[in-house]
Amino acid sequence: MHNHAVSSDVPYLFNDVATQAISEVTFIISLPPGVSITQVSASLANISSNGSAIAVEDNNECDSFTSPCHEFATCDNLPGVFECFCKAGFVPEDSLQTRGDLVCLDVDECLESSICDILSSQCTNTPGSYFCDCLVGFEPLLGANDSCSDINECDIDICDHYGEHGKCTNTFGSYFCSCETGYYLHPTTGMCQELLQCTAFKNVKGLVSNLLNDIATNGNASDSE
Ligand SMILES: [Ca+2]
Ligand SMILES: [Ca+2]
Repeated sequence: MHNHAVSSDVPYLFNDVATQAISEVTFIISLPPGVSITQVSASLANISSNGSAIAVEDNNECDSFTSPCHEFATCDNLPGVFECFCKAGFVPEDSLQTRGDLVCLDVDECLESSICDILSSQCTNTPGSYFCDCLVGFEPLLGANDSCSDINECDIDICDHYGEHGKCTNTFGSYFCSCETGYYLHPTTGMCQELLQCTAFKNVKGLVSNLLNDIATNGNASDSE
């Protein structure tokens, strides 16, 4: 049982009275004492009276070309009224605001540090959503939204310019090229070349070898060397 003080210049809202829907757009209301049809008819059409109850056809405000709700809100038509709800990714600026007053603000998902993996991606906020951009050296992980995986650069022979004795090492977010053991990167050619004992060292080694041979053969070192 409803008991409302109704003033003649305040539109009466249908959600304040008992309604009985008889179709999607037509319903019956029982008017409380003192409420006239003109007071409830502001947003209604095709009103017909049946004694103490009236059958009315709701005016669907949400069907209008310009929504009565905020651009980031959905419109929900109800008997005699409409309601606005913020879309996913938006929150009410003021939780007390309803209907046409409702202003919906974007949620900045990037403020949540765990939303994107900071080691492999960067978060970008968008109206109603966000996305995770993969950092250099990473690529989107197939089948997993917001996730990036390391690119294995070695899969594409990226160190080929080091020559046949170069090798590639993949790392998390990068890679590096180097030479196989026993090879070094020649500063001029930029390719891996075999590490050779230097000529001077080989000469000394030869002299020592000869000396040892002389000692073994003659018991002392020869004067000629
Ligand atoms: Ca957002
Ligand atoms: Ca890598």
